[in-house]
Amino acid sequence: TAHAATANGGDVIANLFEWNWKSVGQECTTVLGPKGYGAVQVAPPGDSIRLSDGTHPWWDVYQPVGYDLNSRMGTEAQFAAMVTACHNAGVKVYADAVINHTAGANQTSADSYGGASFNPGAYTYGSIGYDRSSFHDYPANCPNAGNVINDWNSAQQVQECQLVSLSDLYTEKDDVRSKIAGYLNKLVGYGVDGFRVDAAKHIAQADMAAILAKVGDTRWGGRPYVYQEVIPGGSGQLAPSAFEGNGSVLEFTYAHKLKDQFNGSIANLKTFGQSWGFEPSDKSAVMVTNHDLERDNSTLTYKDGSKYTLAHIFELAWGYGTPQVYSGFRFNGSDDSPPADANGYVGDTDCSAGAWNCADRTPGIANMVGWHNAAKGQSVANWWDNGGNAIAFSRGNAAWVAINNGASAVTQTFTTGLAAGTYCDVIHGNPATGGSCTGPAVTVSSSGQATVTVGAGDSVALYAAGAACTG
Ligand code: LAG
Ligand code: CA
Repeated sequence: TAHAATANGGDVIANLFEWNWKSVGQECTTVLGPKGYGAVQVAPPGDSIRLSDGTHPWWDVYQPVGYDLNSRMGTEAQFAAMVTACHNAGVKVYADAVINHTAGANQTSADSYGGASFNPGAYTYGSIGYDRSSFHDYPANCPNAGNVINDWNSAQQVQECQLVSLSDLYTEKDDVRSKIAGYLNKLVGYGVDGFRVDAAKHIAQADMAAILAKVGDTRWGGRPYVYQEVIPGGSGQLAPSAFEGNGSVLEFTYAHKLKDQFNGSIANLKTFGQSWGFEPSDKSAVMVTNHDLERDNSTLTYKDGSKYTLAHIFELAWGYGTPQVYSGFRFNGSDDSPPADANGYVGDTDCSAGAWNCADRTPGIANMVGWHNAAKGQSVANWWDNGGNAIAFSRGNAAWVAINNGASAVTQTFTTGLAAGTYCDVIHGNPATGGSCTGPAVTVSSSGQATVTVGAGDSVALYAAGAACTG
């Protein structure tokens, strides 16, 4: 199938958590490409266990049972069509790669979404070719009976025991490495451009390096973009920084501290960066939240309303790391299924029905992707804050934003860094090239100043490239 010749060059990742392939493809075509997103992160595309109790929790896809691509999200053909649709929209595709483990050894179901044959209790996965010798075990590898992790500061235990009873692959073995790489190469063959590596902390760095060395270049050239899930807290070999050699690292500390400021005083964000304990910007995959964090209350979530939107606006404006925008399904219990049919196959995303929260489409967030792209390479300048919950800054002379996380409107004459002219406020309307704004316009004087009112829990954002308008 035909793919576009090049990616659009953006770096913002839309994390469309557990959207089915048909809906991801449509989102690439109608929203992500047009708004300038550089990539989409999709759910684990391999076959996974299907529990026998009919509950279909979201987390069954984190229990791989086969490396064919028939899954809860669709068929292999639908996966391939999704990648092509995204590529044709200029959007790269990053897959969630669950390669540390297979299904739980404590599971009894032998059913899957794609029809793989396996027996979790016996550690046999016929469709892949894994048997008991493909997995770590007590006492040869894991020192604890039951293969449990007792000491989270022990690299041996974290990497060779079982994370929540999930059968832990013997990634020191070349045969296991080749099978994992075969799966990743299959994805690359369909056009996948990168991987969110699930449970990367639980895979020894040397094993990950050896697996990646067996994976080919992407269709658009160059190495796959790798960003690893390493939950902070460990030191030495288990510290996030110890994983930089294999790629970028998901920035949990960023997400936690961002919540703290939005629930405190966002004026503190003036110094938000590596000095706060983050990985270097070029190794940081930053986020407001993800599927685990929105369930453990450690980050802002869609349930936080305007703070959630404003946090995404800040993340896109600030320019630290590679930013993600998170769009998942609304939930009550932390084991809920995404909206699905009786057999657990995920239904089409409906952003209007209330079952899904499509932050990637939220007008202010979606238009801030273009703002982010226009600000590329420009430093933060013209910082202003009121000592509390209102801030403003520019990125050089390319773009300017004000964010009001407070309870009342703020009216202020700001130094914007922008050239004199009339600019569309892209939070409340679309950018217009040469035409009229679809929302409010802001006039910047010859001294670069603008008098602006920023509503409570709201934002105003202007940028030069593509947004200047006749008002
Ligand atoms: C991850 N990153 O390292 C994912 O972001 C996280 O969502 C995954 O856990 C985890 N690692 C394994 O890929 C999720 C759920 C767990 C769930 C697990 C496997 O948060 O609750 O465990 O996926 O489906 C479930 C049960 C456990 C059970 C286990 C194995 O909750 O009680 O022991 O399955 O049967
Ligand atoms: Ca492991």
